Amino acid sequence: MSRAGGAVIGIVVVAAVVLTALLVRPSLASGGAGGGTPGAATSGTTPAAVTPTGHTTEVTLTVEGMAFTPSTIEVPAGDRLEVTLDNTGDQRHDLVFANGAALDPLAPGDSATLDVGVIGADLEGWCSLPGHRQMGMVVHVVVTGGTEGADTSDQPSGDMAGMDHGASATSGPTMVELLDTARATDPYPAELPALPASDGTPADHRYTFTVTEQEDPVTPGLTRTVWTYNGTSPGPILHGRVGDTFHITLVNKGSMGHSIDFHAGDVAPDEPMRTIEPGESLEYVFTAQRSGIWMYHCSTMPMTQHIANGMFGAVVIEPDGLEPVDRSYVLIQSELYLGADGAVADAAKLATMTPDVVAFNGRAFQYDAHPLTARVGERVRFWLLDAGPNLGLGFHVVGGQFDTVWREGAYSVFHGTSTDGHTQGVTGSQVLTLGAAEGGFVELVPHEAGHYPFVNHAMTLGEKGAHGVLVVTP
Ligand SMILES: [Cu+2]
Repeated sequence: MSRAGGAVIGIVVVAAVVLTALLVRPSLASGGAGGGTPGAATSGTTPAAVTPTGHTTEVTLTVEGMAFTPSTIEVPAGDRLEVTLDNTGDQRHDLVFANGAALDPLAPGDSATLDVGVIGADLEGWCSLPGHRQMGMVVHVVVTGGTEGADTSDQPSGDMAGMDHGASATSGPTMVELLDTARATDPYPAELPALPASDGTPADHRYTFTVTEQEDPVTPGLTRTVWTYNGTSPGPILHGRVGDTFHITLVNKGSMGHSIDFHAGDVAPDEPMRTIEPGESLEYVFTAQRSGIWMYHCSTMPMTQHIANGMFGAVVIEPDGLEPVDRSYVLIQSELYLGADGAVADAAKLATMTPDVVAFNGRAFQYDAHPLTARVGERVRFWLLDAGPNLGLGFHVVGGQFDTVWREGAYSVFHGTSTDGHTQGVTGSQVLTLGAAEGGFVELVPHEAGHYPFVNHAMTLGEKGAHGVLVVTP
């Protein structure tokens, strides 16, 4: 129950934590698009075909993390709109509208009112400080009554209609949108499944991996098609010892050919890794000869598509004598290349290796919405795998230092001692860097209670979702 309690506490504070941790440094520049005349109301262009009502709609916006609340303002056609911005956030924000109305940046705790002018058509506003709009600081003014909609009636109703609400496949989802979906969905369990009890002889592990294809939410307004092993992406995390044998029955209930490739095995690929058609199955048996956190993935061409659509997972084979720790978590990084709503990965984005979203265990920011937990003084081990398909992981825990790092078969530091035979005294590590398909683990012992964000320190990838929080309680 203490862990559940910690998670609840974490959820309460998580918005502040994630946003604080993710933000670019507050801009010291007060210029930019928001630096116009304070309170200037209009661009001088009178909205066409709207008769002023003589009435004023007054709305107060507050700041929650990196979002305006409310994010949508309804205004009767012809009303004048007055917006009061209460900066309840923890850094400076401004507010500009597409019609030119603009407020200068406000310090935290400050408040100001802006005359946005007479509203005749839908209008977007945003914070113009660097990166803030892209992170979700947008407010939509929606006209009610009157003849709104006339300004969009000349657009074709097909293709891109409806794609201008912030989550378009071209601009990528915002952090706020991704976090909304992370909060609304159950997190992938990050705890390493327990080892089966051992009688000292190698164990047999038997699994059925059933391939399915389904839709999965990315944001409240966008889903993608995922291809999975047993319904989740990543697929099941397997855990065993050197010498254990794994018997996998692969069943293809998808709509196209799929396969599986276990890096943890050492076998001729011809038969076990072959692609099977829908309705077929195959047996894949391997004995784990070497320790590591090994990737598995679909190896049907094009592998970029099959991996990016979710067909990957990890097999953790413990080094002999690995010491037990208080917490063992598994984080698998992967990239999402978003297409249209409901579509599979976008081939052009894959070709240029430009993902929209980067995730730990399949969903961006899910461990911000549902933090991982530990207690002060506990030893926490993060098993890490970079499933890619393309980009790297520089795993860092904000506020923490790793006293133990193991990567692809070797320790570089063990309990604060370098393994090189030359470095004297206590040392440690700040990051574990992994390329595509590489794996390892890090350990740290947090000495103070608090909120420790864990990130891909390639910050663009971290801000695209490879980010979470470890909540440490006394
Ligand atoms: Cu596949």
